[in-house]
Amino acid sequence: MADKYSPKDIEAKWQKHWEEKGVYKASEKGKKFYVLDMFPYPSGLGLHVGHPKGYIATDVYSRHKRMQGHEVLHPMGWDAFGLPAEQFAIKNKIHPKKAVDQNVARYKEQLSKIGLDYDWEREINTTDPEYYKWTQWIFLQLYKKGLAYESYAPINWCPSCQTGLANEDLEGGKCERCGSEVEQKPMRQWVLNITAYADRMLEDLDLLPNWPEHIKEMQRHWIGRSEGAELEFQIQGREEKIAVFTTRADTLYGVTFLVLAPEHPLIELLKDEITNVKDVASYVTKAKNKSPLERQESTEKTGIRLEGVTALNPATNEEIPIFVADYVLMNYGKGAIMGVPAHDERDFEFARVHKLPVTQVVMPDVSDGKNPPREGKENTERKVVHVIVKNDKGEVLLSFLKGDEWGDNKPITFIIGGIEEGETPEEAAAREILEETGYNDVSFIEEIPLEVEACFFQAKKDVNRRVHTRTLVFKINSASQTPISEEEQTIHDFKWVKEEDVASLLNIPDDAATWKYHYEGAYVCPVEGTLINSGEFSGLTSEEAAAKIIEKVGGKKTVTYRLQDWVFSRQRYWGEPIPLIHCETCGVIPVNEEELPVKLPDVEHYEPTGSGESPLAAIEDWVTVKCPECNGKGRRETNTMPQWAGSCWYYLRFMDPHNKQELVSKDKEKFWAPVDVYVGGAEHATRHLIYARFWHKFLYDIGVVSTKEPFMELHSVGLILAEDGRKMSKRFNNVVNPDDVIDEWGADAFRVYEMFMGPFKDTIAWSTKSLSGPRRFIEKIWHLLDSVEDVPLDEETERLMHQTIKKVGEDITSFGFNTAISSLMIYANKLHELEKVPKVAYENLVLLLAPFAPHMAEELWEKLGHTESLQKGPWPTFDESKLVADTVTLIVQVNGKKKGEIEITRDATEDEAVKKAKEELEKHLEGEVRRVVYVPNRILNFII
Ligand code: ANZ
Ligand code: ZN
Repeated sequence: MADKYSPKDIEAKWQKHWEEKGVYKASEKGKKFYVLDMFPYPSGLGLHVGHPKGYIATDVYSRHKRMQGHEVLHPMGWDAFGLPAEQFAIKNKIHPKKAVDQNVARYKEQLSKIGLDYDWEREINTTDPEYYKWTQWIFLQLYKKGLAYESYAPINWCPSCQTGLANEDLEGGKCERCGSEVEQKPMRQWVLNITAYADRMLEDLDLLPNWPEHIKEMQRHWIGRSEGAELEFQIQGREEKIAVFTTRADTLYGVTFLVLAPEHPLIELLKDEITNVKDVASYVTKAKNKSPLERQESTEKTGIRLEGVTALNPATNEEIPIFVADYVLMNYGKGAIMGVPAHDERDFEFARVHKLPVTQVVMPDVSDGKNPPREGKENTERKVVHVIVKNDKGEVLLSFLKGDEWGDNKPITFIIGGIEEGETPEEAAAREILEETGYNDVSFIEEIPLEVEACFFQAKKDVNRRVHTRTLVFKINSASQTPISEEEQTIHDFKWVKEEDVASLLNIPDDAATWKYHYEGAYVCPVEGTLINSGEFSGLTSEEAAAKIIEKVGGKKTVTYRLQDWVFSRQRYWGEPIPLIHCETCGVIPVNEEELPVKLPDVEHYEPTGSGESPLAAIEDWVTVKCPECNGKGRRETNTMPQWAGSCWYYLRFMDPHNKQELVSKDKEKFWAPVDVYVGGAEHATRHLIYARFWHKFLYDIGVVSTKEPFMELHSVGLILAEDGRKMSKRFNNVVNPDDVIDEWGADAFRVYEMFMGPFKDTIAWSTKSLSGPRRFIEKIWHLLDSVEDVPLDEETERLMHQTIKKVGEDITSFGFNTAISSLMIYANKLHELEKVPKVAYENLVLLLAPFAPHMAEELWEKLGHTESLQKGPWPTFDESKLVADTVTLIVQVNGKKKGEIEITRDATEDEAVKKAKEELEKHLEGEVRRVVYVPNRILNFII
């Protein structure tokens, strides 16, 4: 007999029991499974109900695995270094170490109440010297392999957080923490050569089929690999050359200007020759104060010409102007570009503002695929003119083709004709106008500087055509017309159409493209194609031409990344000290590995100095050391590591958290690696998940780990918003504390609610009153115990039982927790309808419920007479043959017309079928049945 359901008692009882029995302790034997949460930064505010969603999911997942007989590693720890912790401490006038300890204690207490199955013996804390000893050790290995270097380049500086930042610490060009506009500040810093691993990080994304595609795509974009070439432009009359990075070497003949980034060193070097040096200097100053993002995304293309200097196009020797403009960034490619306004949108904008020529050198194929070339037809090529004929009423003459061969797709075009041998495009155009329209008083206005290609099937001539189109604009001077031939009259009608209506009528792609260029002044030519206006390279495809042009001008193929090397030093107190020593005679010397950890000095004042120096610099007796090489006077490096350092490798430490000799022992790493399932916020896609993959690959190279990738399967957890639909935040006063929810409803109901809210990865608003549903659901299961008896299973219940076992297991595995719970609800309802609940059906319900509501399940399991905890199973198994019903749906017809359906046992006899049909579909079967046609399992037809 079940007593009243009292979660408080049950939950405390089982939490204590599990802890005493150490049921979550993982050891290196059996079939391993490693489930990991992105470990939290323990903030001073404690957990709100949004935080545990991911933890409950991994808890459900790992309990399921454990019940299936896996040896499960599911650890938890604290990512406690970094700015938030330091700022919290400064604000509350408490030492960060103390603050972290307090916050951790609070977090642990909150997590424990939820009944999470963490192996707390493996708890780690990134601020523990025993932990960061190994973070420092990894840094030293990076340093020794030349992957950590000192740099003085300008970096992002947050004036409010008073520290340098990596690009990953920015959001929309602003400090991700405090929202301040960052400055570019030149300062000494340590940088990790993450770009050396860029290619491998890209390639190995293919080893991760169980990562969400969009996260992989974000990583690809963040890494931003770009294949191109470095080309050099001689500065007229000087030794120096300007090197540019371009992905479109095929467009070299279309370069009409060069642009240097404002920070480009050549500007300083050329200052004696630049005649407007003052104006240039003032532009440069202004540009340097803008954020990189602002510079890239601004639509207004500002810039200034360097008067008095020019460069030479290496292909043509043509003289071209040089500009400085802030849309060119110093830290991408070579910090200088070749401007090709016909083929690059930003250059097009720039050319428009600065009135620079636009020269098309690549002809795009504008075919729209509506009438593609056909296989087996002759391929022909033709040069054609399209003529835009205008009058002085703002109208354009369009040709409407009439022929039946066009079907429903009759072309509406400008006037079109072939260019004959020996004709100029202009002559061809005038001739076509006369032949087709009769207008004989016309004049040439201009050619549209956009030549295009199109490939299609020419029905009338039964050949495939590739046309090279030039488009000319003419106007009629008078309405004077010569009569046109009868044959021409059958081909098309001509109509004058208002200019604003032309775009909507034209229905062939070449005219659409050129008209857009002509009428809207729109930039239309970013794609590769066939070269024109490019000397010996005209006629080649972009790809062929690029290779040949690079060779001709002595350029070289290169790869550039959007990813930048990782700015790895922070001018703050609360981080891992960088274990290096600066010696006056020996330079930079690593601390001896035996002397790690380099502990943070325990001091009272750790506020930032604001000078760009870490507060550690002021602690003389910490800073002053002997040089490990020469024993002379040395000073410790005073910068600390960024917040992301500790989380780069913590998943490894969980495998072997107390090892004093190594970061992780080879055996334990071999046993546990890689992490099988990893769960956390999508916001880490391009931060933690990039950094950790980088360190992992490095550790692989130096033999510390045996797998190429750290995390095999990844799930991002959707946010839980507050009831008001906003982010849960102290600022909005809308935070819900899990402690209160658990007090009122119990941890099991809380867990079921969070998993039932909706698809795991969706963002969903919290609703406290909705907890009553999950609570009723589990309470119903609780009381079902009273109806349990040793009775046999009926077929229908048995089938649903097997279906539910299958569905719940599959759904947990694919993170479909909400649908797993719905199927449990259906199953529980079914049992509820029975007068006597068969024990086996109920026991399976309890087992399936166990990952979600472990306290209640454990209690019920005990009440059912089991003496062993259900934590290690058994997870129920299903019988494939019992999943489907042994019935079929039979269509019942009268005189061949469907009247209904009946459910009947498979391969039923005709008599059985007729009997059932008569019972269920009586009213359709009035009248005398003359004959019955029966197709077993399909149709029963009464002929009446
Ligand atoms: C000429 C050209 C012609 C370009 C053309 C593009 C299209 P992704 O693909 O993002 O790597 N670029 C090079 N360095 C730059 C810098 N420091 N700041 C701003 N822009 C820079 O882009 C490569 C292209 O971005 C390069 O190829 C260059 O413009 C520009 F039809 O060169 B291109
Ligand atoms: Zn900041």
